[in-house]
Amino acid sequence: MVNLASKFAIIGVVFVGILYQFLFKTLIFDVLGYGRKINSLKDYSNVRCEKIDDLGLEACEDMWLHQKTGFLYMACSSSQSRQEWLPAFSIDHLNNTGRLLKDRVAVLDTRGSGSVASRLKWLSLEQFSGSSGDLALNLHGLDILEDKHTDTLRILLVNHRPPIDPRTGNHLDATLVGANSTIEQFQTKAGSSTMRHARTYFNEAIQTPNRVSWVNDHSFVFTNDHSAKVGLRRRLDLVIGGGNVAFCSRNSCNIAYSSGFNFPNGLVRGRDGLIYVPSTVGMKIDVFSLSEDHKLHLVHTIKSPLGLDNLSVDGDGNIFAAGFPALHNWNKATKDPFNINPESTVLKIRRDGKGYQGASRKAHVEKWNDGNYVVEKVFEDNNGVLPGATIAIHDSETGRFFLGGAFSPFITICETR
Ligand SMILES: *[C@@H]1O[C@H](CO)[C@@H](O)[C@H](O)[C@H]1NC(C)=O
Ligand SMILES: *[C@@H]1O[C@H](CO)[C@@H](O)[C@H](O)[C@H]1NC(C)=O
Ligand SMILES: CC(=O)N[C@H]1CO[C@H](CO)[C@@H](O)[C@@H]1O
Repeated sequence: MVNLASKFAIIGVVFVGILYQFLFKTLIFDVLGYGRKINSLKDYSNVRCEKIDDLGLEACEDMWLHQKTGFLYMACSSSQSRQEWLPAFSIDHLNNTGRLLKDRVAVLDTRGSGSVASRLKWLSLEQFSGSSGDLALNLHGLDILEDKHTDTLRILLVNHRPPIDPRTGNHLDATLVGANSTIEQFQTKAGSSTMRHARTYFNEAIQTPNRVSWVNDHSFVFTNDHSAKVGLRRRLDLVIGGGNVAFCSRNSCNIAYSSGFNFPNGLVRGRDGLIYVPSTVGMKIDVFSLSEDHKLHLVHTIKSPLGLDNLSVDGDGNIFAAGFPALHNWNKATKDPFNINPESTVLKIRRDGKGYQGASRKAHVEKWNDGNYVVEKVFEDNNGVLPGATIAIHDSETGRFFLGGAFSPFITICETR
């Protein structure tokens, strides 16, 4: 008996040791970023950035650029509201009476002339009543598809509705049941100042949606960033992983892939037709092909030097990612976004056929090459000029970058030429 107990004790010690080596060490130094050296924007002589902090462009968590016209679509909220209501984080913000009902989609004509204010529009909603008549959206991820034959843009928006008792119409306690998240489709035209509601996707597979990505004109994939809306299993996600990618077509949704994720979030469909899924805590991007049966097949995993977030594709087919070099500060900023400006990194991910070259760290050039893909640091900020970015969009025509942060009270525009 004693013998058996001591055997268990030894196994226990070894297990904790292994856990430290592989899990906590990664968690503390790599994922949370304690002790990482972070460059300043001053180190990048070609990059000039400007904060836009006086136009109400707050908490713009996700963005999409219309390559043809340069119209930038942004899913914005208010930094104050996000502190009460944003069901998407491990630090759950589930106070539905604290919502300010101000979430809106902004459109900026990025290639026009004149002041930024004169080029900004807020889309008003048509034919949308919100949740129990509140006329409100609760924004998070967005993706837009250009119709091939007309100038219609189809907007998909993740909408974290507050849960409502269908019989009484009263709000339910979201800390107990979670948000009633749906995905909304709206339609607009480039340059228009309205968007018309086309339909709501409400389905059992839509649990904790984060980012959506169209795959063709009637179907899309999206990430569920956690394995449950609330509860213990959700809290364990950080340690044992969880979440999935799901697929929806006109009339049905299904889970398309569900193993090996740890906080999968800002997925994107590459120019190559493959689906790129970043796992923030997993520090990787899984690359998938989508098959006819609406399932994903893993074709590659790109290791990331940082916890990554929402990806975007530019006009040349390069993928850009907003990274968190110091996630521990970013977490603090979610509670105090007006005073804490967390560090941001912009990374570029491209295909490369030149074979494995490993990591190189010369001065401010940092590059990681796994033989298939190169991950490259484009620029980085430790001085509060970038918005604790959750999205980085690159306009390959002008060289400009547009950065938004889920909690940040401003967006940032950077010139690189
Ligand atoms: C929820 O938000 C309301 C309105 O801002 C506030 O009065 C209330 O204290 C908040 N509740 C919690 C539990 O934080
Ligand atoms: C969730 O939203 C759907 C779509 O609007 C609605 O039919 C359903 O009653 C809502 N459920 C809850 C619990 O709020
Ligand atoms: C669509 C979107 O904005 N997704 C994620 C971007 O970054 C934050 C931080 O990880 C995620 O929580 C968002 O959900």
